[in-house]
Amino acid sequence: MALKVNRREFIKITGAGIGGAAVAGGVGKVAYGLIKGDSGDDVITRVPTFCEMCTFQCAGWAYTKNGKPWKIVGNELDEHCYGRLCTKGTSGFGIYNDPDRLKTPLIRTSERGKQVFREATWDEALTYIADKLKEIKETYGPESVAMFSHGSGGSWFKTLLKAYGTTDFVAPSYANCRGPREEAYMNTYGEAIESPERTDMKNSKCIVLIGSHIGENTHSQQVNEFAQALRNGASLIVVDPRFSIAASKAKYWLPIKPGTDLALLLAWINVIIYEELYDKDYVRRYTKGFEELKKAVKDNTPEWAYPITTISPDVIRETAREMAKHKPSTLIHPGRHNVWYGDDTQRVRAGAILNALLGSWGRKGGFFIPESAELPEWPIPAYPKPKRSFKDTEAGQKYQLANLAISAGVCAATVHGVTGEAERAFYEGWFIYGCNVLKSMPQRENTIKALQNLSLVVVIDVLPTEITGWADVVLPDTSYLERYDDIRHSQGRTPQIALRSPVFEPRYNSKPAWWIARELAYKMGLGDYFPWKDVEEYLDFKLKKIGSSLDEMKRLGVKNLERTTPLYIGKNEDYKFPTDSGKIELYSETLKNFGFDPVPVYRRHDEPEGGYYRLLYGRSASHSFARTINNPILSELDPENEVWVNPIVAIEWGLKNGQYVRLENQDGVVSNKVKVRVTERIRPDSVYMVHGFGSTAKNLRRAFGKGADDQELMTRILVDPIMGGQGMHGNFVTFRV
Ligand SMILES: Nc1nc2c(c(=O)[nH]1)N[C@H]1C(S)=C(S)[C@@H](COP(=O)(O)OP(=O)(O)OC[C@H]3O[C@@H](n4cnc5c(=O)[nH]c(N)nc54)[C@H](O)[C@@H]3O)O[C@H]1N2
Ligand SMILES: Nc1nc2c(c(=O)[nH]1)N[C@H]1C(S)=C(S)[C@@H](COP(=O)(O)OP(=O)(O)OC[C@H]3O[C@@H](n4cnc5c(=O)[nH]c(N)nc54)[C@H](O)[C@@H]3O)O[C@H]1N2
Ligand code: SF4
Ligand SMILES: [Mo]
Repeated sequence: MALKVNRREFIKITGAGIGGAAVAGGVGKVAYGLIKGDSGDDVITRVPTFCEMCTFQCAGWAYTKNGKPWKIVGNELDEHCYGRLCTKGTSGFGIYNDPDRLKTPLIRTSERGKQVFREATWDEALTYIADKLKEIKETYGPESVAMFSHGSGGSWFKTLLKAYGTTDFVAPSYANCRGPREEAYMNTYGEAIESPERTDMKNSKCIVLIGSHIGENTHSQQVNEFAQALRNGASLIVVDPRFSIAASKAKYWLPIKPGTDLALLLAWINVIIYEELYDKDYVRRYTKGFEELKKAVKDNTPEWAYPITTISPDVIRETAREMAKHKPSTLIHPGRHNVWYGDDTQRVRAGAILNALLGSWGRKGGFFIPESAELPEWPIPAYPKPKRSFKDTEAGQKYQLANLAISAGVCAATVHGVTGEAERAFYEGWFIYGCNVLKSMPQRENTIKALQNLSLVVVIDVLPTEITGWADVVLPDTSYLERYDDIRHSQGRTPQIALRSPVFEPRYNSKPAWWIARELAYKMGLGDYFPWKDVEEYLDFKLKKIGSSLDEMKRLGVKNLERTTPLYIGKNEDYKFPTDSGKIELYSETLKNFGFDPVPVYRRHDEPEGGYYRLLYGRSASHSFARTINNPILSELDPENEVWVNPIVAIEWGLKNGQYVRLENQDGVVSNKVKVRVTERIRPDSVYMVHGFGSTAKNLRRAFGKGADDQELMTRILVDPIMGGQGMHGNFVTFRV
């Protein structure tokens, strides 16, 4: 679908101050082809952006026809999406057009938690925040402000808050998502996986998915590379208690008993080692602790794992041999959302160890060495040095191997005292950008306790979601289609830069994140940290420093830069890993020194009692978390979630397909009504639903009350002792018919 525009027809740039190549008609047919009903008079514009329907930032082109939204397509150059956006990405106009959007700044007039506000001018709202921030700084110190952030626009507020004097930035996407993965790889290879994943999946000859439900998890790059590998004949092994979309493409589907993956991984390691199927040269050259590992897994035979996992020893052996057959182009996928059972860092580490035995790190079809473009920053004054940070909170002290702040730890420190100063809380103010912490963090009552204890809550969002109800001030961000953001320069095979530029003028009285943060800075006397005339000047300055320009990026959308290092580790290369030992640590001294198992050890998890089922959850291919549930286009495609129930269970309970039930968890929490889907695709010991539904925000008119919310049923959390991740798979539910 490359855009082929004849120069002659490529007439003029239009769009009041808005970038983008406009193709005007009137001189013959516009050469976009294949669009039925195109008349020569249509005015078509094409503007580069990157998507914010989830936070994966796929680059694309937004087209308008006669000033109206037309279509959004992927940018072919982009390694996040290879020119193909997911369903949500192509539905981006839905957020621009959503009539429920936040329209103007709001200031609370009632108690927190109720969506009762008065409309305010930007000046009033920002003055309110600036005054309060000044007061907090004087009374408690600037370090008393934390920011939750998920999404591109958060970076402008981080600049503001660093200038103010705090660095406590937190995101549920760490301790409620991929934190265990990052620390598992950090403690094995000295480097994290990061986003987008450094998996060389398109070149893999054997892919092992442990839970990762690529296909329903629609991160475009992952889906595209997965499809490419399968087209090339890659062998696929899927471990999932549920017959996922990915499982339907697999050579081996292992419907494992939930919570026992670590036993399976140890048994695979056992087979690979004791059948001598590992990459001997790689292991000798690059790893440390092989003998200790070998000894530690001696008894973890397939026969040992069978009663634990319910996967037969033959299948365990056969799949281990399959992996070994394709080494080093075998990828034990590290997963992404892996806060499951509390032993998550160890489980993911077992996969990391398996990858090392197969020699796949730094090898084609395993993991490549990523690079990202270095972008110079605008010269600004040095930031003040905070006197304390999250590291000084109770959670910060307890989880020393966590490399980022832990969401639940920030909540706790908002209720409890500063270390040594128990009479007052550590945090007094929160900024929340693009997070809906009431939907993304379990044990909601703790989040609410924290919200009630704050003296300032600022929410910057596009929709009146659950969290906006708790704000003192709500600031309406523009949708991503109405704003510039900073240059994307994420890691990948090719160092790439990508531009997001506005397709439309901001609707209502919304303002782009960069503008809001800068206005606040002005009000707080921190204007020196935003010294540019406007965001275009800011972007152009940075781009020119690396040999591009805003004009060029408006034409290209995505630009490839040269790599400076090889993509893979060279054959026989004397490669040094950034660990303490310089080697891949199969046996981890660091973990041992912190009191954790140096080699992962399987320990049993609680199981549901009679009449209860383990609550599993995942993604809808048509939604991102709870953030798209109100989208006019996507809510039509997928209006509510269903609870998957095995036919045996359905018979036992007399449940019929399509019938509504409520779920009640082990602590007596009862869900909203949810439709039953009777299917063999889920084990009888579990039920499954997609996350994100069951909205309680009345102003989200399409989402409100539709389906059930997995989050409210998560009252029991299995905390990862290594990095504080909040394992959410330990909740059991029964039916209320
Ligand atoms: N469409 C869409 N795509 C998305 C997102 C989205 O919201 N919507 N979100 C993105 C984000 S941020 C993330 S982190 C990823 C999450 O996506 P993934 O990392 O792929 O998902 P997980 O939640 O880890 O895994 C869910 C799967 O694990 C299975 N499972 C449950 N328990 C167990 C178990 O004990 N063992 C095993 N082996 N499997 C189990 C479930 O049946 C389900 O198929 O998706 C990303 N992609
Ligand atoms: N129960 C349960 N909990 C989970 C998960 C789960 O599967 N089940 N998944 C976990 C995972 S993997 C992750 S990554 C986290 C994610 O959780 P969060 O970090 O909280 O992220 P989102 O759900 O993406 O954030 C949604 C908010 O961003 C707003 N938003 C959307 N676009 C914009 C924009 O352009 N500007 C601004 N300012 N706001 C915008 C939306 O309106 C919404 O309020 O949740 C985790 N929590
Ligand atoms: S994965 Fe889909 S929703 Fe997420 S950024 Fe890419 S196109 Fe957008
Ligand atoms: Mo995530």
